Amino acid sequence: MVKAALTPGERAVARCDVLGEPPFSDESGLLYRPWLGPGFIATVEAISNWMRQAGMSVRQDSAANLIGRYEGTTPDARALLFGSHLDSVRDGGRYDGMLGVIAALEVVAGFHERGERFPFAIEIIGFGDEEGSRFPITMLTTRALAGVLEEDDPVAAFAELRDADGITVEQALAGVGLTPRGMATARRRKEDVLAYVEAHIEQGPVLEAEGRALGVVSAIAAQRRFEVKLHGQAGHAGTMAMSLRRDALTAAAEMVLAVERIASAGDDREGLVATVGSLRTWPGVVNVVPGDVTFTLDIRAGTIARRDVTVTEILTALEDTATRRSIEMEILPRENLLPSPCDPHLMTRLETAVADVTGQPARVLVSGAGHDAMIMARLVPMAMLFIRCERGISHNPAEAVMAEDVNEAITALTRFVRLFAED
Ligand code: HGY
Ligand code: MN
Ligand code: MN
Ligand code: MN
Repeated sequence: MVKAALTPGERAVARCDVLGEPPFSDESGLLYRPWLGPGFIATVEAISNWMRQAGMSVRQDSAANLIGRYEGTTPDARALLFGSHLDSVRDGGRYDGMLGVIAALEVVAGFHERGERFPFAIEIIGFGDEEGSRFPITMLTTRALAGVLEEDDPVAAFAELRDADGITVEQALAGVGLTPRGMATARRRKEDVLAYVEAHIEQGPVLEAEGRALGVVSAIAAQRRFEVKLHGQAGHAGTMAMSLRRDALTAAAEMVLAVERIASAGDDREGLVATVGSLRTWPGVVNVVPGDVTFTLDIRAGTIARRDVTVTEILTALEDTATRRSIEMEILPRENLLPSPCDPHLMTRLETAVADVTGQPARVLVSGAGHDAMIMARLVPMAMLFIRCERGISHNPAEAVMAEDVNEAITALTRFVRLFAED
């Protein structure tokens, strides 16, 4: 039987799947879409076309964020913002970030088809660099749009950061005709925006465990990130006696296990997690004792107090190991996000919309994952809608959603906009 037209949910999933393949990924065989890479540029182009088909005007700001605008009943009306991030982690899933942009696009396409307009504009933002998977910094383009870039990361602090190929932020921006200093002009004026609502996969097991398609976020956990650089002494693997070595990699190995031990001692209910996600050794060849290692540290907890006590404990353990092994160590702070509460008024509207669509009271939950919404909360009231993802798997190609859940999310967001218009 020839399938009738796709539901909005099916079309959204199909579009995310298309964007998971080359040329929308920088590497074939796996999804990797870092900010300003060729995959990112091709993705912006594809979504721009879909936005125009949905009756939106399209632009990219000076941080390369993609912005689609669906006009309200009056020109220059203030905007209700939707969005999420277009970039991905390496070997990531197709729905993290992207689904929030594409589902919002389906909401606007529905309004466009019905000729429905509101006393506000609707904008969809595709943020460029939420993951921080290319440069050792995260939410750079979100901060630019939220107008907190200078406050958080003066240009001098990020322009010279390098990716794994040694390309600086400045050089990557120059490749698309932009500059680090120019990113600040992406800032939006508070008087031009009304609220920000982000739909995102839960990236956790709660909704699936409770048999729910959707959830409403109450707060986003606070993360701190560091880059740790170790310098020992490179040497000949065949002639350097074990007792004389200052091996940066064995020191790092001891440190990585200390991170796991300390975070595991916490109480799961505190949402305490710590991760060494990336570790690079130099020169990284079989017959040289590693002289240098750089690794990343990501520490989060449900409360700032628990998180920061753990940060102190972990950094002290790293210092002890470095001293005992005569390794030089540099610890570079790379992120210190504050917990972001969601706006109660927007949450109430979102909970009502979810209850109307699902027929049961909305499940409210905390997000352990970080999101663009935590930065947007510094510009405008924000809220988040979670969508069930299979087995809570994310940052993994096995990430999966069900089209009917996405359809319910699109229906709930549509309902939310109409409720928001009644305010
Ligand atoms: O790391 C995070 O929580 C987000 O996926 N960037
Ligand atoms: Mn992510
Ligand atoms: Mn995400
Ligand atoms: Mn995120």
